[in-house]
Amino acid sequence: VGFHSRLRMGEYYSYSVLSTWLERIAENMPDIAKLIKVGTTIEGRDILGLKFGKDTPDKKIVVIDAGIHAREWAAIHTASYFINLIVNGREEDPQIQNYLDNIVLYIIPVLNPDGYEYTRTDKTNPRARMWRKSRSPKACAFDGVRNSCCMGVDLNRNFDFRFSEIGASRYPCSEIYHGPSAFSEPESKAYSQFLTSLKGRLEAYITLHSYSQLWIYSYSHRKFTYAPDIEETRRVAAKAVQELGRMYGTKYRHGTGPEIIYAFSGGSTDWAKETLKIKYSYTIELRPGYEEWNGFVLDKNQLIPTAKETWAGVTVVLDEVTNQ
Ligand code: ING
Ligand code: ZN
Repeated sequence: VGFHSRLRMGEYYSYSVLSTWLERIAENMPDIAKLIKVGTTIEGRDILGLKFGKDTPDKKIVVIDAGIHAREWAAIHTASYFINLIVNGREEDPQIQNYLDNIVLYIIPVLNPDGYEYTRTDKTNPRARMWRKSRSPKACAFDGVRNSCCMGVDLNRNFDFRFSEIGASRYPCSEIYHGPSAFSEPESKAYSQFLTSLKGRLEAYITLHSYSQLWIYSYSHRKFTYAPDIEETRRVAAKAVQELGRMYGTKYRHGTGPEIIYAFSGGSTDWAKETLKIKYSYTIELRPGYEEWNGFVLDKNQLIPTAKETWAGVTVVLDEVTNQ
């Protein structure tokens, strides 16, 4: 077991350290983990993940991702913590062993590595830490005053579900710029193709964001518009937030976007729910609560508790998939 095959949790790491870590895990533990490459970013980085569990055609698949938004570092840490838990905690934890035996679990900790690396350059540019979008080249639009040109697309507005309808912007300088067309961006396009390749066996899809302590399900583009299996979706979400809260008392709310925060379209979970007909499709907004002013910068001492309680919630979904 060489350098970088173990990472101390509770820290933030560069994408290159995380990538090397994923590669080492796959090299050292070929019977539990395989390295997967989802695609390549606009700046040429590989979007890497791990596939856990022996793949047989009868097994249900669960996909967990994070880091579609660059500044949401706690989400990236949480996905990394899940990987660490599976790799280093499986021998003591029969529940994890059970998952490895009975389902196939993909974890992609950083969907937007270009954006993530940009947020890590904040020593030279203090505003960079708050970057949300990808790093696609400048696009321009007349905003009523002038022709404004900016970099980046909000990848969680670029999916082909009710593209550009609500909670998204057609101006490239907006934080929620949806891009020129659905799946115009290499990251969202590659990821949609990856998820589509799992269609039929993909039973749960969970995307980790921060922050506001919310457990969100479909559909989020319009109030009182629900996806199939809404009763089951709600039941499992309610149970998940209850289990999550049991650990440290963290309070989460669950509901569709417009029920609990705001309406938006072009996001990955609504697209996956609708197009791939998956049963459980959740967007989770981690700590801190929405009343916090700048929750994207989460104190390091909250990273492990945040990841632990989130795992407690996520296991509710994994148990549903494993036991059905
Ligand atoms: N929130 C997500 C976003 O893409 C979201 C998900 C949107 C939830 C709208 C609810 C309503 O905006 C963050 N923080 O990125
Ligand atoms: Zn986000």
